[in-house]
Amino acid sequence: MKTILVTGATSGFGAAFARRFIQDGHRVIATGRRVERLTQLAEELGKNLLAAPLDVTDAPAVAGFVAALPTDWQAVDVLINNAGLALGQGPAWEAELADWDRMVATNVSGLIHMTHAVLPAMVARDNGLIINLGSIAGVYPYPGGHVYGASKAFVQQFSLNLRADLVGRNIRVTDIEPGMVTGSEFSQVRFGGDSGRAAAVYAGTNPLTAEDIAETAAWLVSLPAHVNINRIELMPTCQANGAFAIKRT
Ligand code: NDP
Ligand code: 8X3
Repeated sequence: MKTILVTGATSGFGAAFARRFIQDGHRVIATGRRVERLTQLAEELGKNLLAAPLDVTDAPAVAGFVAALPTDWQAVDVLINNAGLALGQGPAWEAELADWDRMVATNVSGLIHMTHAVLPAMVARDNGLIINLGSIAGVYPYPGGHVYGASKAFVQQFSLNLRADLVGRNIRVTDIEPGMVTGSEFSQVRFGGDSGRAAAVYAGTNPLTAEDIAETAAWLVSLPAHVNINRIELMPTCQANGAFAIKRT
């Protein structure tokens, strides 16, 4: 039984991680900002789930949260840095600066706050696995991806750089980089609650599901301790990387 700390467990991938890991016999510390969702998750998943509100953008709150975990939940075996969001998909010159700031605060700063709070104890115990949620957007640019894609490129490079420091230690780091996935609020959030626009993203496709991502994470957790998967890039078969954009006159 492992103790697995999941950020952004109030919807989408995070809730799927919580359900999958409890089902697999692990204990889950489920965090997010929406308290009512955490309460529902705790009622659904029982005593092996510790649900607690946490905003990853708040560095002192993150440090205090990890330091104040109940004694028997202190040894975090797996950290899943999942909390994240995209805001908008218009051209860069029309973007709101506040949206860019919030994506950086959540996807970049939030992820490093969590890692900074959890990693030292992993190193002290010489045991751990950090799973970061990157994206194909961090690898392949697309119109309207701008700061979201750049934030996920940070996640990839930070993950690889952590491994450079951790070489020889019993601590693994993996960046999961999914393409199109349903079963989450990602597009709802991206398009400011516009359900029609969010639904249009997946119209006529057979995308990956949040459970597919949970399956991927469960596989990572199940691997022998000496096996580090650096990156996993996964897409549904209805999606592929296309050609460079060329503007012709
Ligand atoms: P959701 O919008 O369903 O989930 C995002 C989660 O992040 C929510 O639980 C939300 O909880 C949490 N969150 C947002 N801001 C904060 C914050 N400041 N502090 C703590 N928690 C926060 O989206 P997904 O499940 O799809 O996304 C999960 C991750 O996967 C993200 O990092 C996303 O970028 C990435 N991803 C998603 C893809 C997709 O197609 N869906 C593809 C590739 C990557 P709350 O609002 O309660 O705080
Ligand atoms: C989410 C996938 O392609 O919408 O990270 O950026 S994409």
